[in-house]
Amino acid sequence: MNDWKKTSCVLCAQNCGLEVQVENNRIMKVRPDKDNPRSQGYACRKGLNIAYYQHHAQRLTHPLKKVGQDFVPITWDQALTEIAEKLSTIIAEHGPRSLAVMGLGGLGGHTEAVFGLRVLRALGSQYYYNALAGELTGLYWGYGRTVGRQYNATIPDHHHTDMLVAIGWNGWMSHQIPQARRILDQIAKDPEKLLVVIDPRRSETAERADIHLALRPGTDALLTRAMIAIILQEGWHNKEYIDRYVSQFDQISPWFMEFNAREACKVCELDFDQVREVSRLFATRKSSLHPDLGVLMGRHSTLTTYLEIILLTVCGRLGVPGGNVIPGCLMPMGSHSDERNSKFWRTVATDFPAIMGMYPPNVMPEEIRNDHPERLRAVLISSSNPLRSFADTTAYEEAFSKLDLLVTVEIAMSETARTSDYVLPDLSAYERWDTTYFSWDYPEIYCQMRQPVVKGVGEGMEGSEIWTRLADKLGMIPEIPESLYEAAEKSRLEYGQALFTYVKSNPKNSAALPFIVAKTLGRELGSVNLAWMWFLLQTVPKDFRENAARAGFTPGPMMGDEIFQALVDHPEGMWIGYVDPDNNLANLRTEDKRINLYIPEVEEWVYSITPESESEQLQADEAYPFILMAGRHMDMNANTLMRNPEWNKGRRACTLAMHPDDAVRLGLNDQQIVRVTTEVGSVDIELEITSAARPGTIIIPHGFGLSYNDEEYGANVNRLTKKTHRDAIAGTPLHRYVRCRVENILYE
Ligand SMILES: Nc1nc2c(c(=O)[nH]1)N[C@H]1C(S)=C(S)[C@@H](COP(=O)(O)OP(=O)(O)OC[C@H]3O[C@@H](n4cnc5c(=O)[nH]c(N)nc54)[C@H](O)[C@@H]3O)O[C@H]1N2
Ligand SMILES: Nc1nc2c(c(=O)[nH]1)N[C@H]1C(S)=C(S)[C@@H](COP(=O)(O)OP(=O)(O)OC[C@H]3O[C@@H](n4cnc5c(=O)[nH]c(N)nc54)[C@H](O)[C@@H]3O)O[C@H]1N2
Ligand code: SF4
Ligand SMILES: [Mo]
Repeated sequence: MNDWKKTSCVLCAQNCGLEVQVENNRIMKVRPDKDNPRSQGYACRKGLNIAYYQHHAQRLTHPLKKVGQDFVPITWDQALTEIAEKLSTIIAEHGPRSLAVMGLGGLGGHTEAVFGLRVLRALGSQYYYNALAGELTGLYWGYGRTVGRQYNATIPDHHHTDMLVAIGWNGWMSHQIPQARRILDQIAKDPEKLLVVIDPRRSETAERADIHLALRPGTDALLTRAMIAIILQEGWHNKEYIDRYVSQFDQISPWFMEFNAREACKVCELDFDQVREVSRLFATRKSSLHPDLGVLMGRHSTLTTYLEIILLTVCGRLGVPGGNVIPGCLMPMGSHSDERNSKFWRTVATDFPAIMGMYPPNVMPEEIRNDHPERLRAVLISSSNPLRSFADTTAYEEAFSKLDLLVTVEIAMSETARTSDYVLPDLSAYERWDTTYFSWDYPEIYCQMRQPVVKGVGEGMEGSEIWTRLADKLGMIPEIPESLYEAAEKSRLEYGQALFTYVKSNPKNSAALPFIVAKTLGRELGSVNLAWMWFLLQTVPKDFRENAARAGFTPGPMMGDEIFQALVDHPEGMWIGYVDPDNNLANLRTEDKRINLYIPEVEEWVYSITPESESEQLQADEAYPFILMAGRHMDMNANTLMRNPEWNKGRRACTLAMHPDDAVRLGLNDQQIVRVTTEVGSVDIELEITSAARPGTIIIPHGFGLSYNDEEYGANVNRLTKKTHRDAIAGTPLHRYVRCRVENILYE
């Protein structure tokens, strides 16, 4: 008997295919799924431990209400009625800007986001905070300006590239591309290909690289400006490509023509000749670039990623095979919200715009604690744990205590749930139908409609169902004609026709469509998420249909239903489309349909990145002589998704990594407890002496300091990070460059 059920890992955005065996509603065995077309039998240690995500002592079973210091179980009806009443009162008194929604989705399922956002919008608010605005929005902003749409950020075409440059990306541990270790190994071992890693330390990826540029932490903007300067000054740029696809080149080239790259390399602590050679190779090969948190969470974050777009463009590497390409998708990860358009709100206290429709978690504490009449007073959270995940835990705790209403939709009694007024139990990723919209494949478009493999514990409901019921309590759902319910019972074809007729005669109700689909087809299919997938596939744009036709689906009105049925029949996941690899630049959405290289707002910022000024700013601070990399991706962490410390039993999971030279200088021993202090806080943590850290820098992983069975495991690195240490444009945290000191303490 084949009792292996197909599913996927929900611990990172690769969602590797897995097969599980279930006994008595528990996941007992897990193995990688060879049938999954994207992961092809690949999985890492974390995926093989997903039973720890699913089964643990802190799973929620009932809606809970905070009464005094305790939680009492209440019915769904009471919980949603009270939340709806409180929300209505707060908004009536203080206006819609007093409400924010945070999270929605995470790494294992995105369907609830449609529903949570509908509730937020119907209440009149735009304030959607999300972890992506704590990492990627600076990059999205740069692409928004240069290629015309924030969601058209590029990925390296890693199958066809012959030179992959990883800048601030430790793919060996963090993945971020499908089958990361296999791909990195292939590139590193192929004599025709080059793997270049730009990382201050000898990361696991750097160990395998053909070339490792071990730059000084925080100097990526300077290095990138230097590389572009070398290329333009040497005349290695791709003039034909620039003539054909680029505008405003003449406005940006003066930024580099007089720039002293040799002096810059000194400040970056790199050999000029080696940087010159890497620049030459980049300009002349089928090169591509993978930036990640090392730069996204580094000094000058948004500026560095903009300079990288310039580097790719002047070398003719954007939108071409083997270069950086715009992937296709079923649904973009966010919306294009150009802050120059005044219809998009800015935050009231800190004046930050939304990027990709998302506001940065770093500013939320200030948005709650201020005197503005429209300050935030109510926050609804799902699939996020700000009290461990976002900068400045202490500031968050103080701010959350000032809220009139905090609601958390969770599967676990997280630190954030514990602080909330109401906690609502979601079904876990293994108990519900769901999909993710991560579009990091090329030219294929991947989709898996993950099927439930275990039954829900207690009274949990799909997040999308929770938002729908809340919408109902808030009076957002119009009366639904009986004919729609009846059509749903008959067939999808009849339902589709009935829905079409309904929308045509009730156009003003179209904003409530997700809820209408949830209550009709969702009821029939036993899952709102599944019903939404069907609906989404009926409404996909023309571009997607063309991509799906390339994957063999039949063009015409039944295409959406055909893909839906295929997804249900293929629980292992499938390719649902192929983009046209010869026409990637057709995705340009700028007015002149060219890459617009000049962003005036950052011109001054570019000019400020000089060897002299950087050298001065990088000087050591006597009070805080070390640079802390506040976050690290290892085999032993998965953001805050794995709460039971048992899964790392016998391993040194949460330690402070320090180079042997520094440890000798400070007279510290491996395994002793040390105290790390920054401007905002201190933590005590076990020392690990290792050459994985660069001299002068220390590393603490994120995702620890979680309390389990009344004990806290590991250190919460966000006690050390300051909310205002953030990017000027995107508000993203600068977690890879936190000044700190390390002290030897006597420990009782
Ligand atoms: N194991 C594991 N994997 C994960 C996750 C997890 O929690 N655990 N989380 C997932 C998520 S949500 C994300 S966003 C990704 C992140 O994935 P990555 O961005 O790859 O994660 P980091 O470990 O931060 O790796 C960045 C690298 O940047 C380097 N770096 C630090 N400072 C600088 C600098 O100034 N310049 C340069 N050039 N490099 C620098 C670091 O030394 C490190 O090797 O990982 C995903 N994968
Ligand atoms: N200092 C520092 N902080 C960091 C980082 C760093 O490098 N340094 N990395 C940052 C990055 S890249 C990211 S992406 C963020 C991630 O931070 P968050 O947005 O907080 O996401 P997670 O930690 O993945 O998960 C949050 C919560 O989702 C809950 N959850 C799991 N499954 C479900 C479900 O099915 N439904 C619901 N409703 N809830 C569920 C989990 O129990 C957990 O409490 O952390 C960031 N925090
Ligand atoms: S954590 Fe590992 S197994 Fe899970 S999706 Fe990521 S790479 Fe795959
Ligand atoms: Mo992330």
